[in-house]
Amino acid sequence: MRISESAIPFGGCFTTVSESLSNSQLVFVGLPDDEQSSYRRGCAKGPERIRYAYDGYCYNSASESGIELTGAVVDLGDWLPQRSWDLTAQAYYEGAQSLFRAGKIPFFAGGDHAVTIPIGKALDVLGEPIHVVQIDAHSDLYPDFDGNPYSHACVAARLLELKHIASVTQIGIRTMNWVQNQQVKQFGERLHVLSARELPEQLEPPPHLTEGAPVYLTIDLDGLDPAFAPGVSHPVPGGLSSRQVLNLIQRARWNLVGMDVVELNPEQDVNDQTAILAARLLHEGMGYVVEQSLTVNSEQ
Ligand SMILES: [Mn+2]
Repeated sequence: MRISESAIPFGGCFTTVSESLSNSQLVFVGLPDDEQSSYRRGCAKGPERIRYAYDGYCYNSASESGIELTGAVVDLGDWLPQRSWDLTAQAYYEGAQSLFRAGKIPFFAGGDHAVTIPIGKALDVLGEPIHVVQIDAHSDLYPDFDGNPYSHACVAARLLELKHIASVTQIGIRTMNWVQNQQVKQFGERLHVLSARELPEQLEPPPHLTEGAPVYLTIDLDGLDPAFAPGVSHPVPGGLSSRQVLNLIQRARWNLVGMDVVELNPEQDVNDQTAILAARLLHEGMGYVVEQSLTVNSEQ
């Protein structure tokens, strides 16, 4: 798809590296890799669509709660896939580590969900146990998928093997099978599975994630219902609404250390509906971080 040269990416939230890399805490990075997708390819084109479908001519840079993000986010561009997944994962791991070390709060756009494996690994540099909240139709708990331990169907299993991941809380799950249920038993109390059919209309932040808990949020767009997010590789009916997920982000009282939105497949999308939703979720996450920092500063 052609992108207008005059497009204003991401609702006008982006600035350039030269202007403020040193003092902007919010950074955006595209991870255009779909090598680990088990079925359809296409997610590699996600980051570019997320940038430009959410155009500054159509959307302004304020979050729903009124946090103004004009020029507040540094777009670091895309971290391109390497010759092999091992090399790509290593590059994502090292890149994310350097951002966390520098005190940045990164917002990643996938790519398929496998990109979250090296990013989750990089959370170790924060030096404290990190909780992962995963919005998803799939629990991604397979020990391996068709012999591949780095498949996008194995993300949560790989994260739960990391000592610095305190817990994984999955919201919107509706594709559990026998193998994955066995894994639920194995991972015990560190894994919380909230299935879609049990969720209330108003999602509340899970009670075990107390105020100020360090949380990395990973949103697989197929966690939302295909009515809201048709542009995914694995649509599963019966999912969350845009409103439910936006409210969850806004009502959380976590310390958000980073966030990704993955599995946008532009080839399956309808009028950029899912790309715009992906950008909106990232935008609200950015607004949430700024709002939290303002609250903390005003309390001091
Ligand atoms: Mn999924």
